[in-house]
Amino acid sequence: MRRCVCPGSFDPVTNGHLDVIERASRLYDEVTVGVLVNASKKGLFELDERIEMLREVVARLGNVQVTSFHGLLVDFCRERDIPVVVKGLRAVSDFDYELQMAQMNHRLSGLETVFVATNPEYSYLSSSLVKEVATYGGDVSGLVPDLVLQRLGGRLQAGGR
Ligand code: COD
Repeated sequence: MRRCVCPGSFDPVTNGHLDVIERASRLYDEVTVGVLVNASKKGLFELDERIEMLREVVARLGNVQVTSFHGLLVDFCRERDIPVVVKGLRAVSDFDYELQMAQMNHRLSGLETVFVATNPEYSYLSSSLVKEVATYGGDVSGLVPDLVLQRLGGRLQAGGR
């Protein structure tokens, strides 16, 4: 059984994330989407909401499961016997930090990182930009799944960040 993890904050999940998860699901038998529990960083969406939205949007992919993790990614992967991390690379600006993380994870436990080149349609897309644009009334349709679009509207009207 070939397993991999797609880790992230997913606050909220974007079509860029989804593209990477879908492609991982074609390359591996079992994909675990790991949502980082970051107690020191308050997101726009609570952890439970992020997981719920992810579960809904990956439901059609039969070999993808979604769960949270805290602490080191290498420990999470060791516990679940996952040898590979799949990440998307958007631009050169991602590369330095992603390379550092990949090398550190490899040093810590032998965890391998496989990079997939982002779909050019989403190469500029990040959760933070989506939140910023939506906050000021910009149109983010087509950049996030419809369900996220609806929740974003509701959340920002309700006075969230
Ligand atoms: N196109 C392609 N890929 C994308 C896009 C896009 N438009 N947007 C995001 N991605 C991919 C990237 O691979 C990105 O890494 C991943 O999705 C997650 O993105 P985010 O923004 O949701 O999540 P981040 O960057 O906050 O996640 C960072 C991690 C949680 C992966 C990292 O901090 C981590 O592993 N933390 C655990 C603690 C740990 O082990 N630290 C030591 C690391 S060496």
